[in-house]
Amino acid sequence: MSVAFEIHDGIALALVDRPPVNAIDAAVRAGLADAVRRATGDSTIRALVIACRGRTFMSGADLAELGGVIPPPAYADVLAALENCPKPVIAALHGTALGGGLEVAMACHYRCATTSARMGMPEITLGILPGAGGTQRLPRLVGTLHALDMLVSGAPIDATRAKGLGLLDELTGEDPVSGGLDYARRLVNSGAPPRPTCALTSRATPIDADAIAGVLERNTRSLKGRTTQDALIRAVNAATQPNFAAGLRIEATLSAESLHTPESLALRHVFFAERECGRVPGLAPSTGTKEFGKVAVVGAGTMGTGIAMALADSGIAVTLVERDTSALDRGLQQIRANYDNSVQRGRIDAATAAERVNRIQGTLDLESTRNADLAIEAVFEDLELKRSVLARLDGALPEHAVLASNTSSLPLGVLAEATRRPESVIGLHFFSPANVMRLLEIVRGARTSNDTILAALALAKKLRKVGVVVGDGFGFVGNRMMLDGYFRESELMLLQGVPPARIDAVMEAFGFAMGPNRVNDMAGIDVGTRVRAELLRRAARPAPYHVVSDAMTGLGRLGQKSGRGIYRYESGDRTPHPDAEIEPLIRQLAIRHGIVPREVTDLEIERRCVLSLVNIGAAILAEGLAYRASDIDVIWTSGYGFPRWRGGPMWYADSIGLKNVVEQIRELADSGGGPWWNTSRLLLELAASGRSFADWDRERGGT
Ligand code: T1G
Ligand code: NAD
Repeated sequence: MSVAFEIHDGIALALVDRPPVNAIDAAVRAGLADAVRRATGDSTIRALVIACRGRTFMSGADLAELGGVIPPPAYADVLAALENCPKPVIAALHGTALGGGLEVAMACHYRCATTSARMGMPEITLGILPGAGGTQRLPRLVGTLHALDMLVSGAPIDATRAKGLGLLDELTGEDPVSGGLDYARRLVNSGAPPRPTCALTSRATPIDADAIAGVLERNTRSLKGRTTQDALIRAVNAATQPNFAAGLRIEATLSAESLHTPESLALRHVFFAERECGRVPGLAPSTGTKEFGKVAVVGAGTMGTGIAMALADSGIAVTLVERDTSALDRGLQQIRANYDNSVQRGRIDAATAAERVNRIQGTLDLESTRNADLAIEAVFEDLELKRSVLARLDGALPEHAVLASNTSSLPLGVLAEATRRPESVIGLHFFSPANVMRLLEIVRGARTSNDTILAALALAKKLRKVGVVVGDGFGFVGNRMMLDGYFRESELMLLQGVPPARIDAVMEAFGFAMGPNRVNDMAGIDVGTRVRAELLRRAARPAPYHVVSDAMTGLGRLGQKSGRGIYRYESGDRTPHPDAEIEPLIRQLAIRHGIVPREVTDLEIERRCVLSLVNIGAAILAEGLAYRASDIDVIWTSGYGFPRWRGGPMWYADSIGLKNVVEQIRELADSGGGPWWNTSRLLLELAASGRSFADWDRERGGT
């Protein structure tokens, strides 16, 4: 039973219990409606409390229900019953009260919450509009401007702020049920009447265009390429009119429409894909896997420092190992500076920063890591150096410990052979900056055990990253698609005379936060050169293969960090400026590689960059280097800036139809695209059989 009904001294309690996050489905709605009926019908009952078991109050509508016709009872009827109940109805929140869950709470007459509770309306992150009165009741409780801010950002707020805004009436101790019952009792004893939110119109006043523009401005980054906000503004404007029922109707229409937009379908795909990628086909979900309480990180450079911070941020004790004092001091100083920066930006407070810094202990003595449960090496990208570091860690660490490499290109199998425990060796490929980027490519070697893979997935969850398991191939998944596809085509177009700024503009218009040339400059052009040098030892690639970047590395044009790359940068400023020197350099290289300048349209730029990802992604699936097409979508949306509202390269291909994709690839091949445009076998097969990548995933037990 999803909703239990109890009576405590004249106070009724409707206790929702639908693990893991009390997502609202028909049974929950029916249980709430039944609770109102019983509380109303029983004269001994003075008030009704709505609370939840488990780790959180209702975290929203069950997204699985949103795909089809939402079964009865309707949200509107259940929430109207709560709002029109003749006895005070109190919502007692804890955990994350989100979307439809917060809408249920706003339809109640009073709201209390544990101090650790967080609440918000994240629907926009799924490309949908609230559909249970949230756009009409929230402005009535917190005022139109704050409501619009919460709805457009989709970001949760903490309980203290919610009380300050008027969304909450009371903060309670950490037990929501007793806190709720106690608060209800005090309301009853004070004679508090029912207080329907729909009648609280004083704060839902119209806001002017400048205020709306201000909200959009504050959310520019997350709204790039999005449209949901337009409908949201219309719904919130309807809330400033006194006719509540009319506002609800407008919201219902806009919300229903939003469910079917390509943007929303793509965003919901990514939501579930990020949960699905944590499962390994054929392996039971990770229960009782190895816990990593103490972790050693070897190498305190760009990656080692970020990895150490990610671990410390999630409460893990870190031993940071370097080869000499100056490198260690530099690394620890970098970490302190990063935390100071977060304090100045108000992301964390000084006490938390100090706590995290203290969790990271530096040492030059690798053997002192002997009590670690996991060691992650992030030393230079050099095969023999990494093998020697892993061999020493193998000798120092306890038998149960896992050894991991942050390599971005070296064969994990070869690294594992340097140890006596290849089954406990895994690749943990973080992305720079490692304490910020959400993606973690988990590289399984041929001998890596399932236990080790499951432990790595559990670690990813603990670090609040999306862990995606990939095979031990050339550039794993993300880098292979970037180097063999997207960035290689971008470079080839430079050689064909297309200005870098035009390529970047087209890809930024497509939805990437940054175009390929700006990303290259930001990441460091030499990093790519070093990675390719190692990769090309594994497998050759037909020329020209990133000759522009490698030439720039040779000239010391390393990107932002050297003030010159594809673009020129003023010191201390990340704004890219065209650099007159780059065109002649590229011209020379084009002549050397026999590349003739030609007209390239914006559409061709977009197709070459995006379809190269799709074609190689399909090859990767056929080779078994990724379990699901949706995993590739997670890799590209959480690690390489592919727009989430386009769902990732594989979902995007499905959205335009694989037959069309094959046709467009054929056109590119015919226009001199070369061997890279041989359509991968799986893509041809799926297109010919009228199937999609999503079908391919489903055929393999995916959702
Ligand atoms: N519906 C269905 N399943 C859900 C779900 C939901 N709303 N939220 C989570 N799950 C599943 C998830 O797939 C996973 O399943 C498990 O719960 C644990 O989630 C009417 C229309 C709540 C902060 O957008 O943000 O209300 O993989 O791994 O990291 O206007 O889940 O174990 O099988 O993410 O602790 C609005 C979405 C819906 C919140 C917990 N609500 N959820 O994070 O666990 S739209 C949301 C989250 C709406 C109304 C509209 C997070 C979380 P599995 P998890 P977590
Ligand atoms: P880096 O040059 O910034 O840091 C490497 C650090 O390793 C240096 O501080 C060096 O002193 C230290 N080191 C070298 N030998 C050592 C030893 N024997 N013992 C202890 N410390 C030692 O390099 P980075 O960019 O942090 O890259 C590290 C690894 O991460 C490489 O394998 C790289 O391919 C991979 N990687 C880099 C990125 C990136 O964007 N930079 C992204 C993903 C993965």
